[in-house]
Amino acid sequence: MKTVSTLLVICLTITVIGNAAALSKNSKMPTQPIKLYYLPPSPPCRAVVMTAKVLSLDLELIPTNILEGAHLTPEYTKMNPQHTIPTMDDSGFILWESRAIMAYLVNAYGRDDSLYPKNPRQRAIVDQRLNFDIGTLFARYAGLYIPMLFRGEEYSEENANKLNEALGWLDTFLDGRAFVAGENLTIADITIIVTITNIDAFGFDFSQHENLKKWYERTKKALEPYGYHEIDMAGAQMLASYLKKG
Ligand SMILES: N[C@@H](CCC(=O)N[C@@H](CS)C(=O)NCC(=O)O)C(=O)O
Repeated sequence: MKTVSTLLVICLTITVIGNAAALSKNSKMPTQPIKLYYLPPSPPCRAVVMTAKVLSLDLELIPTNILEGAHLTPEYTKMNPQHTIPTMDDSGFILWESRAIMAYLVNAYGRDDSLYPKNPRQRAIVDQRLNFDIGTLFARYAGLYIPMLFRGEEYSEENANKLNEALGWLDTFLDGRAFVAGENLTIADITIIVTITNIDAFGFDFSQHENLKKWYERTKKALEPYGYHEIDMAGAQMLASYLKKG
């Protein structure tokens, strides 16, 4: 419980991130900061916050303490009946599901389409990777770790093997590619690195996946100027400390 309270204290700070100088150079910027209901250790929240950083977008981060039920209030469920974080409010336009939010931010405010290409075939590969993450990779990560994190259950060898199988598929996707969907960083890399950063922080051994190991180092470096350490790694470490003590 002590770990949970520490986690909450860390989370309960309203923060505004962004780069005002960079904003003024982009005519597509929103007229007022986009609100994001979030919690720092939440994996999908971390992906959205890093995407906003890459886009030099100001976010008004609104801590939403799901451990205390802040997402179950009538106000919150009116906004998002599914009561998940992250939820975005861009001047009254409400959206949830992190991957949809990331795609929207690039479509609406990207200086170019490199993070989410407009070319149908290139975009289809990014979409395939995003769907692979939500439906397979993150799902298998969750299958192994959610019972341990939130229900105090034991490590399951069977679920670990399933996760490792998904990591093997990802390793194959990376054959001859610098990033998961091609030669450039896209929102698929940002979504997927959050999953990989978690398993790394939790001590899951993925060293036999050579392409994945190289991609992880390359993508960490690419995202370092956009808060990889303070947003993604710090969030994963918070979850890892909860896993060890919980
Ligand atoms: N697929 C969703 C997952 C969102 C999600 O389940 N978020 C968790 C926190 S990491 C949450 O809001 N849990 C509270 C609830 O579902 O009531 C996304 O990527 O945004």
